[in-house]
Amino acid sequence: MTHIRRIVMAGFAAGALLLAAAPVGGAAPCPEDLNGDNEVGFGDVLQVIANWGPCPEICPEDLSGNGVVDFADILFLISAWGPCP
Ligand SMILES: [Ca+2]
Ligand SMILES: [Ca+2]
Repeated sequence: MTHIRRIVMAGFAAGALLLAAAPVGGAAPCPEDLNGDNEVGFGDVLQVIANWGPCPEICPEDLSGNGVVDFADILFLISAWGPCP
C-alpha cells in the first residue's frame, strides 16, 4: 500500500514539474523580456544586474544558460533589444 502511494505521489510530482516547466501560452516568444512588459529594455538589464552571479535552481536571467548571470546575458538582452515579436 505504501509502495502504491509512493508511485502516485511520484506521478503527481512529475506532473507538477512538467506544468511548472511549460511556458505560459506555448513557446516563449521573448525569453529576454524578464520583467514581462513585452519589450526588452533597461528594466530587464536591471533585473540581470540584480541577479548577478551564480544561479540558484531557477534563474530566468541566465539567458546564455551557463549557470551564471554575467555579461554574456547582457549581450543576449542587447541582441534582442526592443519590442517583443
Ligand atoms: Ca522587459
Ligand atoms: Ca549566463
